Amino acid sequence: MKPMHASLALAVALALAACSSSKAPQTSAQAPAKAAPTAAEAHAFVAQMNKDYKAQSLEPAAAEWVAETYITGDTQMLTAKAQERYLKWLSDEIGRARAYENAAGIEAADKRALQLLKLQTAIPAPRNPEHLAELTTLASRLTAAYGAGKYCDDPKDPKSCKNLDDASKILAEDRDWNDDLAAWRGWHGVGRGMRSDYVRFVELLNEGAKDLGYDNVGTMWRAGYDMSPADFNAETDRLWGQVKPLYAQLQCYVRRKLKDKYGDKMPNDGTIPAHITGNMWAQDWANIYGLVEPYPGVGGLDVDARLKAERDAAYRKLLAGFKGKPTADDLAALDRHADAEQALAMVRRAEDFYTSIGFPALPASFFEKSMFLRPRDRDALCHASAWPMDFGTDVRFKMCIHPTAEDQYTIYHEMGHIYYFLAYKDQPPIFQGGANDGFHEAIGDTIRLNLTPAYLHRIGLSGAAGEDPKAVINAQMKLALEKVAFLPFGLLIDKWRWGVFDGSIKPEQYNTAWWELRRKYQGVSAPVPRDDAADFDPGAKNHVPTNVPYMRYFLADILQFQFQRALCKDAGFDGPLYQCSVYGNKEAGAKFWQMLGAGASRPWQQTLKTLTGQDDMDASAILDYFQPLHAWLEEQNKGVDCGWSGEG
Ligand code: X8Z
Ligand code: ZN
Repeated sequence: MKPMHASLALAVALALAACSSSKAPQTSAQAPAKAAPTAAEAHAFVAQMNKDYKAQSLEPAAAEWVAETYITGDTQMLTAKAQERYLKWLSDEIGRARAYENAAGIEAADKRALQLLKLQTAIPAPRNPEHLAELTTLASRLTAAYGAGKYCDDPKDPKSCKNLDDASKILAEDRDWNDDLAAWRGWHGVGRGMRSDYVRFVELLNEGAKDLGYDNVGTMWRAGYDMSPADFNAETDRLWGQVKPLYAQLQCYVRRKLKDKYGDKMPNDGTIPAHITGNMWAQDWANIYGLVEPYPGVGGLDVDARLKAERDAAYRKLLAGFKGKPTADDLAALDRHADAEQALAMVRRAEDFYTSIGFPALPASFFEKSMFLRPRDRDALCHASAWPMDFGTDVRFKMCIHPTAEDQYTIYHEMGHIYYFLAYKDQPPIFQGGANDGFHEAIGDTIRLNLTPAYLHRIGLSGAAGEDPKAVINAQMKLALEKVAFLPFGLLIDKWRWGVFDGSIKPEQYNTAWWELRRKYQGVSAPVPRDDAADFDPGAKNHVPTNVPYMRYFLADILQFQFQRALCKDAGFDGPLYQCSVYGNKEAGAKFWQMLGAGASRPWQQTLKTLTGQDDMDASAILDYFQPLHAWLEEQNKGVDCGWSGEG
């Protein structure tokens, strides 16, 4: 089914609103030459399809869960086989469904269900059985290569080897140019080994997409937005045009602060070297807040320090309760126990927000079956994900939680997925998806926007918020380093993939084109020259080897502010949007739950309208939200030659 956000991304992968466009893809599969089916026959077909879809999805979901939480050659083989069977069933079912699409008088819901069926995977199956088997093998191998990825500072010393958590911690906490460079370079080496597999993977994906009647797999990915793929493309550019001026101001200011710190090491073309942004992909810059803080020390939003203190307190308490003199093994066990307690506390903290607005408590099985910590005895894909295992209440997290603000916010994000699954679980299986995939990504992030300085203070995660306008600018800066910095990154990953899929970016240009887009949209550059014949830097980002479409996160970054504006209105809040928290507000919660409950059963435009009164995605809410910071940045950057314009 849909191991949502899972690698093979069965699912919600394309979370899909059906293409309401009349240009439904054509296939070469012929409809049987018999009398056109009636609406009643189409209805019966859809009912059976829903049952079969659910039954067919259980095994690949379970196989993928095990493959990602316990990476071995065996689990890779098992998940590849389960995917192969599922994708074969899916493409056969799509073929059978074609006969019913144009049944006279077909009910709108049935027509939508038939259209959605075509979008239930990000991996379209080639009809050639050998190619299908090769495709699913490559998919599981690429996922495993990323999940098990490591690099060694000294190839002869296994103790010097680091995984993504280790490298990310260096980038997050260490501001030394060379230390960060070593971590960035080391992890990007992991992409190299994927290059040839990815080239073949793309060929096979395109073969599958063509067999389903699409030009290429990028067109298929863009078919899930209740508009034509070309219109969707234009829509993403329109939204980027709305937010680009805000991003450009932030980029210019942050770059200047980095120049103050790193001096002549900085390139002089106006870009920011990727490795000094506090994040492996330069997609979230919150970790370098200390370097760019507008008014040093004002407002003090130190969530990281408080979470670490909580974790240390848990450890000390366990140690105090230990009877006798602990051995080294005992201490290691206590350490692990403290990590587990802290991770659980962070999950419960997020659940508390959702229940405060009237959402149900999470099922006990969620806590029993989820993975909250990196396993010590095996490789696992730690990238956070949320899983709907059975179209019912078996919902899970897979995450390697650390006591950091970033992970705490990611927990709120993942929980948004979990509550979406639970809210739409009574929909027919084929409608169990986001209104579009951007909605799915935006739910938890909307809740995260409610963690205002005042709320964080109230739950003990930060000092007093204060009314000082300087504290407002500081808080806005911190959030902008997450939300505004992310915008061009969210956009460019699939700009790159769409080009790879339509052939305008050829294999020998994969890496160069990647950095051209990074420079153009983000104003970010590679810190050291890349070897474009060998390096494959896109492979160092989870969603490329795991084949999860990415434009959803760009949409979510915009939608979450629209959602928040609507929830705050429902809650009767009339101050500036950045001060609103709907914690405890059952009316706002009920309206949100109602939206989630609709799942993918109707075009997303209708669902959006019900919540917000608007039927298009619109960046005015994120712009309103950051208005104070935007004005402040313009003032700071006045007369400054930023060096990077994003036009190149
Ligand atoms: O992949 C995720 C989530 C799982 S859906 C943790 N995100 C993107 C990323 O990490 O690249 C959330 C923000 C963007
Ligand atoms: Zn997500």
